[in-house]
Amino acid sequence: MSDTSSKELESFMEGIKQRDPEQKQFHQAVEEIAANLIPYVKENPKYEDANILERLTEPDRVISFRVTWQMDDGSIRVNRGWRVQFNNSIGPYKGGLRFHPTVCQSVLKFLAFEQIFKNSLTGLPMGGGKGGSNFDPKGKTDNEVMRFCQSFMTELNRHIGEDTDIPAGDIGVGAREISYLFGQYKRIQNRFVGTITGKGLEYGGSQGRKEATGFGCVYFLENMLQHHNNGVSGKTISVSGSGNVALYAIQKANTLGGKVVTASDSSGFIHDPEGICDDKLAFLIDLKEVRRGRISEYADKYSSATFHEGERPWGIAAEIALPCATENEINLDDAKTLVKNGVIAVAEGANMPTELDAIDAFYKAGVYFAPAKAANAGGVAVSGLEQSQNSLRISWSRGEVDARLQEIMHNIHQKCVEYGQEDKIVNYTKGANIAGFVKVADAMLAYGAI
Ligand code: NDP
Ligand code: 2IT
Repeated sequence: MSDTSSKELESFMEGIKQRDPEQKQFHQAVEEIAANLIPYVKENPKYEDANILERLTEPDRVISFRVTWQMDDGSIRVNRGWRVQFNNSIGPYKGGLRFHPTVCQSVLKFLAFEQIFKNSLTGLPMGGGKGGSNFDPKGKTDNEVMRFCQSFMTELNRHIGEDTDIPAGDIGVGAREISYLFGQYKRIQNRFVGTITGKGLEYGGSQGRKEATGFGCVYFLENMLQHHNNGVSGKTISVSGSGNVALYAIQKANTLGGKVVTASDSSGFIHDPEGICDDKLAFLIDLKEVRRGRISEYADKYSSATFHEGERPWGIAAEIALPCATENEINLDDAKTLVKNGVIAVAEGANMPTELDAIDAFYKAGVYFAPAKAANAGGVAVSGLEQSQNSLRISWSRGEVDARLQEIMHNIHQKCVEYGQEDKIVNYTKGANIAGFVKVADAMLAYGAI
């Protein structure tokens, strides 16, 4: 970046920080994108004249509400719920709901902001939104989760709709929560429409949605490696997380001949040098999706594995790293360790898992780096396909959905190359940011000053 551009970035970020001084995660997400967009906007004055960057970084609206619900013991709890409707220039707001104690406005604004560009990259007509609550489903009974979800949806339902805003899952919101949320939505509205995605297959869900983010991430990774005359087959892979994204990234990595040696949850990570083969993965899926157990049980069951309490997996040597847990889980030291141990590619299954200086360290070391908004777009892409199937009142086969997902991930990779090719390397971050931006910005220009 030139000196002028870095000064402009600094002054742009000052404005953002002044407006919302506490929103650190949001600042981080904006800074990553603005670093690429400011020079691009300079080269394309039509965007600068329309003040697009400032307009894009202010959400259309942030809805905040109280969620009162009852524990099994009769006590009454209060949580806060939000929906950030960030930008609907190219389609209705679309993005997940997160239930986790760390959820706050800053986290949801960063996620909704990223979602604008991610959704644009899919090529489907979806705007950017995100929501959730500081409610923690961990340790709650099914009935407590149900009452929370019903109360949450009793307020949220009036702000969403199949052509307005379509939520889905994210951290802490999986099949169980989506079912409770959709059931309550349908009951209040007395309409059966696809206002939520990630639904069960019995009631309007799409084949392949559960697997889509993890599979899509590995499809993107394979595209990126093939572009550099390489591939997943035979590679040692470290994965973080053991939730929806991580489990199916492991599954697809196995299918493509990779060997995944780590998985984690918030209590620590397991290292299995023999690899989490499909049999062991079946155990892990049951442990996490059905029994809601802790990852240490994997090491209790398999003597080939060790459990490392309170640690992240990045100290384990691997050629590929797939961060699939949460934001800021790879810092500069982790990045240096991964590079020292021979990592050649990183693909972000989670949203913003890599800190800004760690991203720089990867690029400087020549690591192929697939940023979240490109690499994990498969989940929302299949959500978009679920919406289409709901509107058409049909359902596509698993093979058909998977073929579309593969094509979408391939096209996203191509767009990253088109906009991110530099002298010697493809800067996938720049490619994804600019390719995602152009479509949204052009729609905003067309609408005039709104
Ligand atoms: P899940 O709730 O299914 O799983 C999250 C996993 O990450 C769990 O293993 C969890 O451990 C771990 N985790 C969560 N927070 C922390 C933390 N603060 N520190 C350490 N570990 C943590 O969520 P998903 O798999 O759906 O989401 C994972 C990431 O992928 C998120 O960044 C999400 O935004 C992103 N994403 C999800 C998509 C989807 O379709 N679901 C689509 C695109 C991106 P524990 O159970 O102990 O909390
Ligand atoms: O971050 C994400 O893209 C998601 N949590 C999925 C959003 C969706 O609408 O499927």
